[in-house]
Amino acid sequence: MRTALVTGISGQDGAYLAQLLLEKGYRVYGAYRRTSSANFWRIEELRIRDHPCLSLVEYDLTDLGSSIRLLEATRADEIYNLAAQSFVRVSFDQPVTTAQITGVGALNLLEAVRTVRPEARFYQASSSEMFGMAQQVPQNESTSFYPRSPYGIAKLFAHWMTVNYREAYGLFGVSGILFNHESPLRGREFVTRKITDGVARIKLGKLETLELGNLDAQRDWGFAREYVEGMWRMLNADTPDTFVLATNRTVSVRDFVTLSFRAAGIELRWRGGGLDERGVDAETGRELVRVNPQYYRAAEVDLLFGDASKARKVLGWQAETTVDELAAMMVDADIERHLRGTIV
Ligand code: NDP
Ligand code: GDR
Repeated sequence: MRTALVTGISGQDGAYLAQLLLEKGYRVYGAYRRTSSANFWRIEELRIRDHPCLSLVEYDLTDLGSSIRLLEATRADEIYNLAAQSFVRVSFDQPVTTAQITGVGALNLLEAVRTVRPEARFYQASSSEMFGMAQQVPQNESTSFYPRSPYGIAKLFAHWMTVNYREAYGLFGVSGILFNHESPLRGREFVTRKITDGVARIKLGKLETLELGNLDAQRDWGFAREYVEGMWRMLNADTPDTFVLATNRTVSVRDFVTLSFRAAGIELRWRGGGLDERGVDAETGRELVRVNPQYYRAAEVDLLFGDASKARKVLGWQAETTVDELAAMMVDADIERHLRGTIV
């Protein structure tokens, strides 16, 4: 039986990846950090928390000894490092913590692999945020990096460390540069889920107006469950390498808002511009969306648009779910949660 270790099991990707690996017959160790109240709603929603082949193990990415003991205890064949301080906006307020978790945390795990389990395969969750202000559109594995946030810079450190451990020590180190991927399990601080949760609440009369930041930002949004399949394929390829996963399509935050309201049967019209831009109900004229500069970032990434042709060619992977389908899936899930009263 193959054994996999997934750090960040309590996060969106950790939950989907654990589910996929269990379906493939792996024994899975899901690593989580101690918090004052356990946070396992995602693996509960996927109904895998009590799976006989899933063991939850405690550790903290910022502690080297903890990472070493984690590998000694699990002796995993495949290690997926998904844990991170992953919220870009918070990385401006907490740059040092972000560097310690998202950057040095990955290095701790690489050191542990090199010391305890050099034959294991290692996946690093790299990010399109590393491209930042990249001049090349669309972005692929040879695009130059120009990160625009402490998060992007920390991820770039972890990415290059993974490449370096591959080249210097022969580790099977893979870096997956993933563009934004969303799902009903997305955290509510991220814009897509904030929007779909807001649409659900407006639809059910629990919210008047949704406040957002930069509506012009463009992202290449895919469906998270498809992306964890890509992670697995990367780690099971013949040689370790770097791959981009993306949908090869980009839309603005404004467009995602329009699609989400449409999925709930509300047609939006956009009025005004800049800080005065508003989204109004085309039928009633009621203001449903407004801009609040509180959600702007100190430095923004304007346009992310990925080219995943290498992954298609080498791994046979490609994104299937369109952004319209994604928005509809998330809105439906949020409306259902609000109706059931199980808000997560
Ligand atoms: P989430 O924010 O949902 O999950 C992050 C996970 O990291 C959580 O389980 C969190 O635990 C854990 N974590 C945070 N700090 C520590 C720590 N010090 N020690 C141990 N665990 C810790 O992220 P996603 O699932 O969306 O993303 C997975 C990975 O992929 C992340 O590394 C992210 O940066 C990266 N990524 C994500 C993309 C996306 O669009 N989703 C795109 C590209 C990269 P807790 O629940 O306790 O907070
Ligand atoms: P991102 O995702 O920064 O791309 O990082 P996020 O959903 O936070 O922002 C996307 C874009 O939307 C704009 N925006 C808002 N964002 C949030 N969170 N809240 C708002 O109210 C709002 N209004 C507009 C942002 O300015 C931004 O341009 C995600 C994370 O999952 C990272 O971990 C991952 O590495 C990258 O995707 C790829």
